[in-house]
Amino acid sequence: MSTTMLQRRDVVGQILAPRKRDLLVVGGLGSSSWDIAATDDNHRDFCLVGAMGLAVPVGLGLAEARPDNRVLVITGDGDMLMGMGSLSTVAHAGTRNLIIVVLDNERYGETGGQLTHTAGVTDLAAIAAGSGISVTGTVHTDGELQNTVNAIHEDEGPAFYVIKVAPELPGTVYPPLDGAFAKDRFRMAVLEN
Ligand SMILES: Cc1ncc(C[n+]2csc(CCOP(=O)(O)OP(=O)(O)O)c2C)c(N)n1
Ligand SMILES: [Mg+2]
Repeated sequence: MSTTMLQRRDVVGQILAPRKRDLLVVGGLGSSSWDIAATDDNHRDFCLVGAMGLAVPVGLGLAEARPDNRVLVITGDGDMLMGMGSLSTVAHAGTRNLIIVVLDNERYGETGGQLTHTAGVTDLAAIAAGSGISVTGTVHTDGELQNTVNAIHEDEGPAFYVIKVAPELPGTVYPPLDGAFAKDRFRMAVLEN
């Protein structure tokens, strides 16, 4: 089944290929950050390590603090399920420069592939819509992905996209694991803008 499913590393590569200089990326813990690090070692990426549930809160704060940047959060379904309350805050804030992408493998990939609730009845895009985020979508195919990539880089936020991806994890590529170094490097890159 997964041979026809989108492959997460290809997806992240396609999403980040057309990035412009003003784009700041926040990676959720685990496999999303590995995909981002495997794509590029860009100083305008800030990847969380171990901080489950915090990708959207960090992205929201960053987007509010840097209104002239576009902020893209790329995270996992497990992280999003833990940080779901933040979607209401995003909706209420109406943060126009914030885009959220969930790579939904329906699993806690990094910790061994235990099924998450998105493998059952839980629909994260519906939860985002119910939280008040008006632009939401779920992507299953490469064609749908192309349209979504354009929207991620061009359209106004807040927007929330679930991208269903295959359960297989590609190799681990770590982002910077030294928190002080990662924070300083990112901060300097942001302030260069
Ligand atoms: C509060 C907390 N609970 C548990 C963990 C252990 N943990 C690390 S990664 C992860 C799974 C993350 O799943 P998901 O966000 O879906 O990422 P992916 O499937 O892409 O690896 C878990 C449970 C943690 N880091 N913090
Ligand atoms: Mg997952």
